[in-house]
Amino acid sequence: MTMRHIALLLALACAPACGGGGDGSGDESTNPQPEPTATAEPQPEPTAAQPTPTPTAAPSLADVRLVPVVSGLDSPLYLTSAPGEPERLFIVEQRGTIRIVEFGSVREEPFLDLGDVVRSGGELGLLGLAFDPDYAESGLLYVNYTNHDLVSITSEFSVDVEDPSRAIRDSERVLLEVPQDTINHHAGMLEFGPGGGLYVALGDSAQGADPKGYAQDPGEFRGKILRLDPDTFPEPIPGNPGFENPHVWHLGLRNPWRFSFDRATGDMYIGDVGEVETEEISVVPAGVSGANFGWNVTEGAQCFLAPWSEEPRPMCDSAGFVSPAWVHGRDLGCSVTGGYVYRGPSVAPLVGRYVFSDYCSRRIFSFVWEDGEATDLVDMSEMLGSRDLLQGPSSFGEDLAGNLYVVDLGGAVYRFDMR
Ligand SMILES: [Ca+2]
Repeated sequence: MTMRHIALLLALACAPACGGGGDGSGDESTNPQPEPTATAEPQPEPTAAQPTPTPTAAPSLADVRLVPVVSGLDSPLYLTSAPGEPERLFIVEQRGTIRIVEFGSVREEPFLDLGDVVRSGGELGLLGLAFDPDYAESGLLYVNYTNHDLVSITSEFSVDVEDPSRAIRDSERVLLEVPQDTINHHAGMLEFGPGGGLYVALGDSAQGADPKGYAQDPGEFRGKILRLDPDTFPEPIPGNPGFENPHVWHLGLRNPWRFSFDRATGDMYIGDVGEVETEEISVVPAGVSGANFGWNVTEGAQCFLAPWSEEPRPMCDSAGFVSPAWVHGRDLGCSVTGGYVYRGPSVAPLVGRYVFSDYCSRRIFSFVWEDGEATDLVDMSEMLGSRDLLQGPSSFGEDLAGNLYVVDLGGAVYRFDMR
């Protein structure tokens, strides 16, 4: 067999699943990977002597598409669902409203309007929403927003038992108030997760470099994933790792804008927005707490060097830090948007794949987390047309059945489906 034959066979075996290439194992010198088509060279035509690959009916990633769900929203940045309400989607709009989508259209009246207390714009606004797992009984939901005093608020609201399309504006019970230093890196993601408890993401509150070292400070709220019990807070929830701040679950994060739990395994996936060079996704096995992701000692897999520094890259001790599962550099984006492991009913080729994006490049990627490594990374941007379709993928979201959606800050929501 000639080298040309080997090259052809590799090309056939690789398409399309090898798309973006790379195993994401963190070698900074080889990451990010080339574009799927950038390195493609003309291949020799198969000759009659060569076996033609048998066509297969099995659907592939190339058959996945984005289907418009709704448009005309006002800067949407999150989507979720409420236990007991399978027909509805709840969409968070940055300026402070939560909108209900049902039967394909957006209800005129917001579910909740916090526009008067939310400071919005840039990275600020109503940033997170989570429904109590027992929502069908309790009617409780949780939001995260920045107020006009530049305080990150995590608070509870109750649905109107007479009207499930409306939360009671006056029912707000503030749980957590964290003053912020700047208008950047407030994170805001909320989700109930394994072991019970509300997981809360807070960024480092810095415009750059985390100068006060919040992310590495185990006594701080900022630069963390917190875990708390809304019913008993500020009493620490049992099972937390016991840092100086007893609400801290993970630390060493810059702006963990979106995180999620794999609904099949409970593994936690965190997208942490990078500073100068590296966007990162980290994966933590279910139940593991106390992980330190390294910020601001490391950015991605290397020691952090502030952009204004005139020093050479410092030596740093990264022992004990969790290495990122996936990193990408400035040629593939500038702000990672963490997503979900697909466990939905309708897109078989995506099942078990973690789907995420980059807000700036509007690329959508997916990989499989296997044996502690991100494998089979595919840049799905071309096949999905995401760079044409989306203005800025602010978030992903799931409905109750596990269908996956991407939220475009430009005002639309799309669902992953099959051609
Ligand atoms: Ca890190």
